[in-house]
Amino acid sequence: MTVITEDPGAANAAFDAAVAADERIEPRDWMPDGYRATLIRQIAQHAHSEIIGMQPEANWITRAPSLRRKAILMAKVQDEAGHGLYLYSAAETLGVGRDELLDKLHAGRQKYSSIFNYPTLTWADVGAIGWLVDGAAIINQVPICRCSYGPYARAMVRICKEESFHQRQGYELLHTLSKGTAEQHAMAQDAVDRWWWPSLMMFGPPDDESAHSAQSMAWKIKRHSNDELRQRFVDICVPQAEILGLTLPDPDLKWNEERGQHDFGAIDWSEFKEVLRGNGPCNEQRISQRRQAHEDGAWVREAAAAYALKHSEES
Ligand code: FAQ
Repeated sequence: MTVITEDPGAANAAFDAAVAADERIEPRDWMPDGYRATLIRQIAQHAHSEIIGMQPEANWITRAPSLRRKAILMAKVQDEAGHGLYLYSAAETLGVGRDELLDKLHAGRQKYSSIFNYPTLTWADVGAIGWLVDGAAIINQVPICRCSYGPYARAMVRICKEESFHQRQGYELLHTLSKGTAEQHAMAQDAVDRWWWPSLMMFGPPDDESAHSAQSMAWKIKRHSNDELRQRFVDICVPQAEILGLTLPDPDLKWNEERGQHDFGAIDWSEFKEVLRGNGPCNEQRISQRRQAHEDGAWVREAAAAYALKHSEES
């Protein structure tokens, strides 16, 4: 859909028709300002989550228990950087530069996922992140492969494939620990106890408090509501936890025959709000390490720019 018209009403109508027909909106297409701003907000938050999300797991690279586990973890953390790259590139197609987005992240003016403000206290946390955090990310992101904005949808296809591998490695890691010694089992259970509720919060506030859901669903940026996806995640995790031989830390979790879904306990939304306000266990550490990494990498950006300039002068 490329609309070149002086008539804003006609452009809007063409945009609405394209969205209704499940056509993709591409960078050069006309789009409402609000649609562009919403995409920039969500894609930036998503990109920031990918790169901040490298920190909790990177914390264990030097202490991985075997060469195999270390190689897998390094590859996973590197994949997350790649995901950030695809997403910043998708945001660039909307007319916003990567530097600008990073500046906003570093200044605390743009968010990243609440989940990455929790600490990784033991090796089992690497497994819990893979199983639960990547698992939740997949449930949330598979529908974004059908997002109305082309570059975001296409980036998500590759990201979801890689996230599936991440989820499997976390599950296999936890399974190994759970079926290992009593101490290893206890370590796996403790990690699941700590990561379960924050993983449920990843899907965002409940539907009746979600400021953006209705508009984002009308624009087909989001295909399902926060609560729908959260429920889907719970229903998938329950049988997986049984196979792992681990329990989910929720006494109210039980199958509801009538609904054909699991009921689950109340989420502590005050904790979520505190984390978003910057008062989670690791908010300060995550942002200060990110700023430091950015400063430390200045020479790489300068060298790359100098190389590109030299190359363009030669050709
Ligand atoms: N954390 O009206 P809604 C990963 C904010 S996966 C922080 O419901 P929306 C993979 C929201 O921005 C994690 N903030 O908003 C990985 C809004 O604030 P604003 C990243 C949250 O956008 C694994 C306000 O609350 N995934 O990184 C959160 O319609 C392992 C109102 O909320 C994505 O970003 C939260 N959990 O729905 C990497 C997926 N939830 O902007 C490394 C794409 C909500 O008005 C290692 N994003 N907020 O100031 C989405 O699907 C959506 O943006 C939602 C929120 C579902 C997150």
